[in-house]
Amino acid sequence: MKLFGQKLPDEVAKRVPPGQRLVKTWPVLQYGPVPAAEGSEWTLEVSGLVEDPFTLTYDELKALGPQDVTADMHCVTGWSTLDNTWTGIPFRVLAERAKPTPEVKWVIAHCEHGYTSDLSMEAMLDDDVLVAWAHGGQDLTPEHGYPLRLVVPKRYAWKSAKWLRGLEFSKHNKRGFWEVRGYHIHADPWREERYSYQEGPRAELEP
Ligand SMILES: Nc1nc2c(c(=O)[nH]1)N[C@H]1C(S)=C(S)[C@@H](COP(=O)(O)O)O[C@H]1N2
Ligand SMILES: [Mo]
Repeated sequence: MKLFGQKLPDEVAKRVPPGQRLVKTWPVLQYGPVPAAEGSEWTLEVSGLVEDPFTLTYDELKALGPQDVTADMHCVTGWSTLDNTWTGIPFRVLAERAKPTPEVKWVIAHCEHGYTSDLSMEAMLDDDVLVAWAHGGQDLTPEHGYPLRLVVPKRYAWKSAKWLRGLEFSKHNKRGFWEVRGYHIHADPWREERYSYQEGPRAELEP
């Protein structure tokens, strides 16, 4: 595989999923406008089928104990970036606090302006899933999701929802913004799960 006309070393090439290419800069991608938001007024609501629903301010969330994750990013339009360092709270910490009931199988990310994305609990419980506020040691810029975004490195990046307002635990799947427009509910780049027609007939019932 080539990067900017040069052959990639094998150890780099093998980190790029099928049908993807590395890009030099970090593209900005979203549907709709970038919200003008202030961290001081931002809250994250954790809701749905949980024993202990809660809402945190930006400062309360950050005080839960930040962790860094270094991860690759793969957009379904074809670009990938490697070794992004994110700072945030692991999703697992939020789930442990909320205590989802045993029938929960899905998590719905809710964002400013109504954007949503659905993720299986299994995908969310990976230890590299973060609710993040920084990238490369700097606060996110507005176009990359300030104040808060979800980061799910092992799924195509439309599931790394920017301007995250809430996480809803659910028994049933609720297809998100791109998932109702023909994109895959699981979206594993290594399996090239791009489109909903690739889903099995029972995919939504058996994540
Ligand atoms: N709220 C929201 N989050 C979103 C999107 C969006 O349209 N709205 N687009 C997604 C897509 S398609 C991608 S590739 C990534 C891109 O993140 P970046 O702009 O920080 O590179 O954000 C994802 N998160
Ligand atoms: Mo994307």
